[in-house]
Amino acid sequence: MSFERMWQDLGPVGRSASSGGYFRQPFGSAERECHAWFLEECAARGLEVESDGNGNTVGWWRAGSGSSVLTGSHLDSVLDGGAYDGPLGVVSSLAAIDLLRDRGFVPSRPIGVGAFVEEEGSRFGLACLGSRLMTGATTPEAAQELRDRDGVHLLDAMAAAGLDPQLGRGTLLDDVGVFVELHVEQGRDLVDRGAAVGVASEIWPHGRFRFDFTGEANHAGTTRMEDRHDPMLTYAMTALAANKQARLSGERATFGRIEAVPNGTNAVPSRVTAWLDARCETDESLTRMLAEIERLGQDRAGRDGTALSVTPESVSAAVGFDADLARRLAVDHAGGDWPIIATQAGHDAGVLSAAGIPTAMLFVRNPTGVSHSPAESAEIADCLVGVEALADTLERLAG
Ligand code: HGY
Ligand code: MN
Ligand code: MN
Repeated sequence: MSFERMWQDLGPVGRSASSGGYFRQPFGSAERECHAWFLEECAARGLEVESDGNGNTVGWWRAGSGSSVLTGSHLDSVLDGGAYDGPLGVVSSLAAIDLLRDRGFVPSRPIGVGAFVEEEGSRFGLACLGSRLMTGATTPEAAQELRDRDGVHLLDAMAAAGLDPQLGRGTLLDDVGVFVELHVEQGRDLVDRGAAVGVASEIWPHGRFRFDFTGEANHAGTTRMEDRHDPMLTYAMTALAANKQARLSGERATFGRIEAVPNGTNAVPSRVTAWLDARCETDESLTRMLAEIERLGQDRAGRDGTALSVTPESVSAAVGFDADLARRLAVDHAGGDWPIIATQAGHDAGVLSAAGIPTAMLFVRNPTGVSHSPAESAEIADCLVGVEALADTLERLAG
C-alpha cells in the first residue's frame, strides 16, 4: 500500500527534534516542502495540478465528465502539532486514488485531491484561510490585512515563498459537485465506540477572540498590592471565569496563547494580550458564553482599575453536514455501519459546506483522542481502513 511509503516520506518534514511535534506554518520552509512533496506525488500519478492565487492546490484525475468529486485536506499544522491533523487526509486521498486504480475503477466524473493552505490559522490567525478565500467567505481585502506575529503581511509571506498571490475565489471549486474530507478524529468518540471509521454530522460553532487587558506598569517590589492596576490579575481572573463558564455549560473555553508587555520578571505589566478559543453547541450559546466571559472580565477590570477590550479574530458558525450524504456514506459496509458523530474541531470541509457544496467528513480513530499535540496518534491499521473507506466513498460518489 502506497500509504506507508508516503507517510514515511512526509514524517520528518517540519518535525521538531526536541518535542517530536510539527511546525509546518504556512509559507514557511517545512510547509513549502510538504507542498512540493504533494506536487511530486500528484505528478507521479498523472494528476493534473491546478493552483489558485491563495496557495490552495488540487491534483485532478481527469476522467468522465460532469461535476467533480473533491477530496483532500490540509498540510499545515498548529505550533508543535501532531503528524495526522491534516496530512492524514491528503496522504489517504492519494493512496485511495492508487487503490481505486488497483481495483481497475474508472471514474465517471473527475476526482480531485486538494491541499488547502493555512487551515489552522496558526500563522495569520484566521482559521481555514485558504478555503475561506476560495469560497469567498473571506475577502481578499480582509485577508491582505492579516499579519503574523513578526508583523509580516500575508502577501509578503506568500511572495517570499515564491508565490504570486492573487487572493480571491479563483476557479478551483468550479464544477465541484461534492467534497469529502478524511481526517483523524480529534477526540475519543470512535475509540469509545470501538469503531475505526466514522462520518461527521456537524461542527460546533467556534471562534477565536483577542482579549486586550491594559493596566499600569510599575515596580514589582515597591508597589503595594492595593496600589496596583495589574492586567495580569484581570487576565487570570477572566481565564478562571471562562473555565468555569465552559464547565457549567459542558462546552469549551481555552486561553492557550498569551503575551505580556514588557514581559519583565520584576515589573507589573502594562498590558496583557490573551486569545480565547471558544466552542459551543449552538451559535446562540457561543454568543451567550462570550458575552458572559466578557462581562465577568469587565467587572474584574473595574475592580482592578484596568481596562479590557475584546476583538473577534476568527468566527465559524455552526455547520450541519449534508445529512442524506452522511447517511448514504455511513451504511452498508463490511463490519457494519459507520457511526455518525459531531465534532468540535473546525475543518475546511466546514467552510465548503457553508459555501453550499454538499460535503461529508470521514473520521479515522484516534486511540487517545489527543490532537494539536506531538502525542497525536492513529494506528497504521486504522489509517489503512481509512484509505479503504475513502476509496469506497469515492467509488460511490464518482462511479
Ligand atoms: O482548531 C480546529 O478546530 C482545527 O483543528 N483547525
Ligand atoms: Mn485539521
Ligand atoms: Mn487542527
